[in-house]
Amino acid sequence: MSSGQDHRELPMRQRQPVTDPHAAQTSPEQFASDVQYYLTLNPRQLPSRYFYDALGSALFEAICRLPWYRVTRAELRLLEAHGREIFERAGRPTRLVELGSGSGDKLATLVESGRSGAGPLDLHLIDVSPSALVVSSRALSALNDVDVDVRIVTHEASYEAGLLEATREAWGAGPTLVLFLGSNIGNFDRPGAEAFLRGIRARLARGAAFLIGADLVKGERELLLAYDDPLGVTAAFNRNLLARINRELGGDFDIERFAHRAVWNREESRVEMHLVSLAPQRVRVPAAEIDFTIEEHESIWTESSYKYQPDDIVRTLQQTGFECVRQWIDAGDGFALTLVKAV
Ligand code: AVJ
Repeated sequence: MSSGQDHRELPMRQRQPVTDPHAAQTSPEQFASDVQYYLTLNPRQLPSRYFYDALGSALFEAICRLPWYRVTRAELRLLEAHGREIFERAGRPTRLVELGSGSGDKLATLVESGRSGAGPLDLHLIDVSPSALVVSSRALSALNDVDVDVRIVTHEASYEAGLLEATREAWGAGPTLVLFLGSNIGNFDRPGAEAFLRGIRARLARGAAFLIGADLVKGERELLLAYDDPLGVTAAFNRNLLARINRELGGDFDIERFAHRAVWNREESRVEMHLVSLAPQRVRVPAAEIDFTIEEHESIWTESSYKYQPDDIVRTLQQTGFECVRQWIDAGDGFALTLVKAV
């Protein structure tokens, strides 16, 4: 034995992630005008996509580790167990486009467990959070070390704008799999989800694959614990939205006078998150040109997480231009992964 050095093949060239300069970023002006519009609706609301600034993204990553929030782990287990079959049945895709890629863990798990063949993979990460894109592109670049040859393109954009950018190149480039994981579909109401899925279908060539992860209806106790955890992490995640408005738009929300509340709305099949005012109080947000009084007990509705039945998901996809390839269910945690193809 001469040296401890083993003579492996050189690792594949480390590729730097590319940031798409054309992606439509979410601007401060858009944030201000959305805050103005939604906060003055009756009931008052705020769009949940604004949770994800750097702190909000970190808090969401913490939520994913909470024992009471089982969505992420259930999905990772399914991706790991069925990754090979997903790649096979998706037609051995060479381009993966993830809408709302977050930490990148889900995509990394799928690629590691499922990739078939050694050819290069194009990974398109679409997220509204620049900090999440930095973290995820770094995590996914590490796949090059376990000899998957990946090219990464990040799109700091909404789902729609990002998908448009990611699919700007001819679809002929190779079989494509679009991923919409983490039960992000839950943030759309039913008509919104249908419209969104139709929009995705319209961007896909016939035969392109689409994988969607959705949290299922389950017992109320379990649902409420997932959205109102005993450590208060979800409460912090929710209240950070007010903190973000204070930081970025010069708002004067008294954050301690807003309580986190999670509600299971059975008729609508959704968990709602609210911020409930603990006193009558005046709120000013100069950059959004608003100045109002909120009553005691009045709430700001910040998020809906719709929960599905497995057949619902298949039916909705069939109605929006897809055919079902396979569905995998984690019965223990109530989560479904559904693979479909564009027809
Ligand atoms: C990332 C939208 C799927 O609705 O379960 C977690 C966000 N909100 N805890 C969800 C969230 C409160 C999450 N999604």
